Amino acid sequence: MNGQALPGIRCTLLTLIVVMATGLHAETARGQIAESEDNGSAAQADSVLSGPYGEWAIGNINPIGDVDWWVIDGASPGDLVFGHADLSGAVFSDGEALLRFWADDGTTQIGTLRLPDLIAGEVVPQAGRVYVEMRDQSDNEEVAVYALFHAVVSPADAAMEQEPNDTPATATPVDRAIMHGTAAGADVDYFAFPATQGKLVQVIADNDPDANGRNMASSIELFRTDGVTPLCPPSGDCGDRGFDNPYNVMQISRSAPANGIYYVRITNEGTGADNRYSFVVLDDGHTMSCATSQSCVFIDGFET
Ligand SMILES: [Ca+2]
Ligand SMILES: [Ca+2]
Ligand SMILES: [Ca+2]
Ligand SMILES: [Ca+2]
Repeated sequence: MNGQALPGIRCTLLTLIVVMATGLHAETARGQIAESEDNGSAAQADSVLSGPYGEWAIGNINPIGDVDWWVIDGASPGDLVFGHADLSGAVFSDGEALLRFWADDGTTQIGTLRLPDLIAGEVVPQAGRVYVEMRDQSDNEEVAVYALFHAVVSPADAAMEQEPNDTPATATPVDRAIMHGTAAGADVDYFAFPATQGKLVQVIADNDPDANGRNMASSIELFRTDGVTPLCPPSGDCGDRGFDNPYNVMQISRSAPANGIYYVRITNEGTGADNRYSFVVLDDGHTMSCATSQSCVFIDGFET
């Protein structure tokens, strides 16, 4: 569906590398933002941007019983919600944090509660605001610091993989907010995206984008700019291996060690009943959205 745009996009990838090399760049988004207490209700929610100028948020569930609300403006019915609360910096003992998304009325939950810290591909039912609520599941302990990643994006801001994409050299550029693909059997799908040094990269995937109740057990791996060296955290967990996951989501959180073009590799673990997936890539909180009829400008802190 985006075949005509691809040559321009590949051109822009090269342009981007040149821009990076020459150091000509300008910040286009605030990136990380922090909560401001008191934000304990929808009416007090902290504003956070989503989409191509999107941000990611830092909050703290402290003291016990603290509830944090965030608000994303300008959603349309049918938009899709992806979200992840990264608790890798959190301290909690007997439970988990609870991440929920709410529609404009503040009382209609978006999607059913599937995982406490993940959501992917759920549909916005009302025009206007989308609220994000973050709390401890039982309000009986502190969660401490969490990082909230999110994307509320139009389903039209999407593109299909371009086979063959079985190697880094033939990777499909991530040129829309949402990328769709199919991985049957041993099919390997590479996608290329630009990331900024020191900025967090998130990949949030929907294992059932066609909403037929059958999941693909996707595995997601990230590779550095050479296409072969895994981008791994200190723990050595170099990828998220999928199961027949009823929660339909997979996530990865990594920080880019240098400016450049990175790679996502999606494969099928084979334990699910479907082979379709979709995902969003967030670099420093923003999506890789591009205008359909123009050459692609990656809004990742750099302007081409
Ligand atoms: Ca708080
Ligand atoms: Ca494929
Ligand atoms: Ca492939
Ligand atoms: Ca499916």
